Amino acid sequence: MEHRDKKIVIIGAGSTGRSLARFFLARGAQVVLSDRRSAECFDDLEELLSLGIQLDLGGHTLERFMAADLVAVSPGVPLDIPVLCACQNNKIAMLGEVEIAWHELSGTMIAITGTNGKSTVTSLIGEMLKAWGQNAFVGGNLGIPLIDAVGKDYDWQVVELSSFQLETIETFRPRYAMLLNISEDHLDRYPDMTSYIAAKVRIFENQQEDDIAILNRDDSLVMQAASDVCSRKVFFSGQSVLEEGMSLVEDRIIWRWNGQETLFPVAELQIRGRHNQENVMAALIPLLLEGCPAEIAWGAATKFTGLKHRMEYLGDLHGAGWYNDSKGTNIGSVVKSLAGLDRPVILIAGGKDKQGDLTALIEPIREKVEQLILIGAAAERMAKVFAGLTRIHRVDSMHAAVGLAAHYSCPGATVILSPGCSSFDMFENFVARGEIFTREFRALSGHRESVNGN
Ligand code: UMA
Ligand code: ADP
Repeated sequence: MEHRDKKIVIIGAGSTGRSLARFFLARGAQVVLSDRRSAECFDDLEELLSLGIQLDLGGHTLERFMAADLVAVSPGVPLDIPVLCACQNNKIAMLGEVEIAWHELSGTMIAITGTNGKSTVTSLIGEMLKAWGQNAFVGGNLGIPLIDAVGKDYDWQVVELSSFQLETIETFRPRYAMLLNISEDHLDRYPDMTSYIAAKVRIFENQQEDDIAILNRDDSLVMQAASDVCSRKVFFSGQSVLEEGMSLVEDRIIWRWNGQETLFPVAELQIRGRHNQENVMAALIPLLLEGCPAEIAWGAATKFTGLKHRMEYLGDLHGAGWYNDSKGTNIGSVVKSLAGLDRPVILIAGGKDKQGDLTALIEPIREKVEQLILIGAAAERMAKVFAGLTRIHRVDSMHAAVGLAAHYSCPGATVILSPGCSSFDMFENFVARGEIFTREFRALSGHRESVNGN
């Protein structure tokens, strides 16, 4: 695509918007960066202006958008806000960052979506490719926008994609497209589950018959959503033994392909939980299909100790083990995290309410949670739904939540921050929330380790 002298309006001045701005500036475009937040919220305005970026802050000025040759949309900006509806009505071209990047990239694209496990699988594939000596970009929703991969000559792009990012693709066609699982999420953005699933399944929409779709055989929503996919389907299953594909049988992962069978002992993995075994199974598939020696891919999987903010063990306090699961941002992920724990659990939950169905948590809370400490905007609804199941406390800061959890900590207990909600009501993002939780824990427990980012 030719961008020289084109008027580009970028909506959203977060990490995606800034990367897009650099990309378009480098190609000689006139760039406007528009954000609903006002100038006081930004501490690098001088720098942005010095680069030649024009700013449209404190709202989105319609005239700027109407004059654009292209509106580039950040994933966190819903397409139904008035200014973007006006663009649609006036036939102003709109593209998302993933689509814009796609036109500029060569190399093999491995795209990963699903409600949970995306970051873990994306990182696992990245580690496996690295162990195999490959030059790979690893990012997307995981943290580094895909547009940052442009111009770097990567042989592979491993990209985590959210439903938000998939809403704005047009021709994006990954060689490998993965749908890990589907459960309720983001119902604050989508009117219903059907719309959420429709966005997810777009990952397959431009694939051709010689591309590969990697699918969770055990997930009926995945199987239903992907029934019309035209690319070659390769399945993984933790429940049935597949004639072809990746299965989990007792303590072994079995890969069956082209009449050959390869076995991997799960006891060698350091990441815990059945869901993580499934993540490893999914991650192995593109590597093995691409001819990576099994021992190299598996070796990388066995060295992987997991990502920060996902069931991250912080240490003990008063005999209780403390875990940071700040990335547990939907109900399905909290259910999985609680499944791996024994009673008594002290659970810190709540945050920005995504309006999901909370009932899947009723039994796990009744069974395992002794104290439920609620924070954030969702606290009121959660307190109503979980009333009578356990002791419920409502607090207004992470500091108070950690103090209360420490008060109830006792030998054999587990304290876990697994919010089941996004963080945007109280924190910048899930990383900031996890870091503040970790810092509060360290302040109480006397640990001095530094707290790093994601
Ligand atoms: N904004 C507006 N107008 C609006 C809405 C938002 O101007 O109507 C502005 C906000 O004021 C803010 C900016 O948009 O300044 C933020 O843009 P963004 O929400 O697209 O965030 P980025 O910083 O660009 O980060 C995005 C992803 N965020 C979201 O999808 C919400 C990051 O995923 C991703 O790592 C990054 O791009 C790089 O690809 C985070 C996330 O929470 C981790 N993702 C969701 C999730 O995993 O559940 C989908
Ligand atoms: P995502 O990037 O999709 O949010 P992560 O890999 O960051 O997923 O994991 C977030 C949380 O989701 C984890 O803490 C865990 O509780 C849960 N989780 C991870 N993998 C799976 C899976 N395969 N199935 C269900 N839940 C999972």
